[in-house]
Amino acid sequence: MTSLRAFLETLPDRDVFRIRRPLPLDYVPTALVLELEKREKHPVLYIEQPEGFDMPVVANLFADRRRIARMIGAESPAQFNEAWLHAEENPIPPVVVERGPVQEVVRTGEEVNVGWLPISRHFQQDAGRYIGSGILVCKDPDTGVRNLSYQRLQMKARDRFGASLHSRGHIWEHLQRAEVQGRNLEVAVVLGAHPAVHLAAAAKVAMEVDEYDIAGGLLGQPVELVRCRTIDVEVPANAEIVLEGEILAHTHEDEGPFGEYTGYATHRSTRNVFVVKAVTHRQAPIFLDVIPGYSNEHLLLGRVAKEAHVFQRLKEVIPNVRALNYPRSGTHFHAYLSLEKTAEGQARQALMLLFGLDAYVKLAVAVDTDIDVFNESEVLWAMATRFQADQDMFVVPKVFCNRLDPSAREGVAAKLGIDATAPLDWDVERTSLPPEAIERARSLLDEG
Ligand SMILES: Cc1cc2nc3c(=O)[nH]c(=O)nc-3n(C[C@H](O)[C@H](O)[C@H](O)COP(=O)(O)O)c2cc1C
Ligand SMILES: [Mn+2]
Repeated sequence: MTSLRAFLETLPDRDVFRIRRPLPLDYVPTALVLELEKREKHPVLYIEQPEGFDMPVVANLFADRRRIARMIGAESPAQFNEAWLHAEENPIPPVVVERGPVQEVVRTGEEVNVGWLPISRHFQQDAGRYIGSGILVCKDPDTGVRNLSYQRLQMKARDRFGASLHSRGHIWEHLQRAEVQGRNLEVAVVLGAHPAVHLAAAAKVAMEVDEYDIAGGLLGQPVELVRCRTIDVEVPANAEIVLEGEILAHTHEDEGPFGEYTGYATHRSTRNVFVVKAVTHRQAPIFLDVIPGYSNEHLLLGRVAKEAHVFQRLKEVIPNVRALNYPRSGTHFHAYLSLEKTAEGQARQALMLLFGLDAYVKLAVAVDTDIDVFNESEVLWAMATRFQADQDMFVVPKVFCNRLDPSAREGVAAKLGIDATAPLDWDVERTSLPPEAIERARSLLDEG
């Protein structure tokens, strides 16, 4: 039951936007998602007939926090953090089984042709058609520890993709080690696994940790794996599609530009090459796309695990920190935190800790607990009424940062901390309403 299709079946109809007529894959799915976001709607897109292809496309799966919570059996977004940390502390290793649906159809050698996959063109600036949802599974050539992570794949030919390992993540390290041994790096690209596997693949855990163990912890049961047919890598038995192949050692070709989560197209690329040796899939597979760029789903997928992790570290040092949000408007660069202040200066301590914990953050705002950090206009209201720029902020220049920030210079950026908490001895009173009046208003509106 731990499959993408089984999870999709649990979704209520109102959570799925089905397009039954033929739909072009060039730009239209991205446009649909971005227009829906303007209307504050985040349904799953189910494109039954992508024009020119014989396979349905599912997108926008990770665009909604409530849905993401459900992927790991949490009741609400607030409970997600708890469930996530529980899984990190209680990982469950996968089991290898003899056969699985993902190998119902196996194509190797001359039969490999990825042109059959309904891969979208997402932005006008993109160099071509890109897979953004592929989980790259590989093994450390020295230790054998497995790794799962996302790397974009630009379709180049029937068995060839361009790839960028620009995050310098574990796969990049694995490739360095393979190159030292004079070997290519074997990689399986998993397309469409249970969403918990996708969430685990997006998490940054230690290099010694197999992300499948985290996925098992999230699911409360081991992920079932099958051995690939042409490489020494294991993939989820219930996945939709798998590309088996190798990232070539010491080989570079042009790749990009690509529309990134910052909202800008970037030329940054390690210009690697992935060659496909086999394609395996279910009968009648579903193609899972992740709309890249400045989309809710790309941002949330990259962030939810980090939020849980950073929030926990903050609370370990400052237990009265109550909530943390990385707002959509700040891509990954802004963060809002609330705290139950008990001493002056605590907000600054929390802000400095946050900057230390997450190099991406360059603007952080601390507010009191009457402010909902998930409601951006409340945060701005707190700044408007509780913050004075000459006293309540600090700047730390030239700190290591994320290189995709187009305003950063040579890998460093300034950090701006804003303390928008009220002083402890404040005698200003917020306007309020009796709870009964609010209750009355709510029930009137709910009836209507
Ligand atoms: C949807 C999505 C796409 C991503 N694309 C890339 C990419 O093209 N290149 C890259 O280096 N990192 C990319 N990342 C970031 C890494 O996949 C991510 O940091 C991952 O957690 C790294 O895993 P690791 O800690 O095992 O190295 C992407 C992340 C997400 C969520
Ligand atoms: Mn890893």
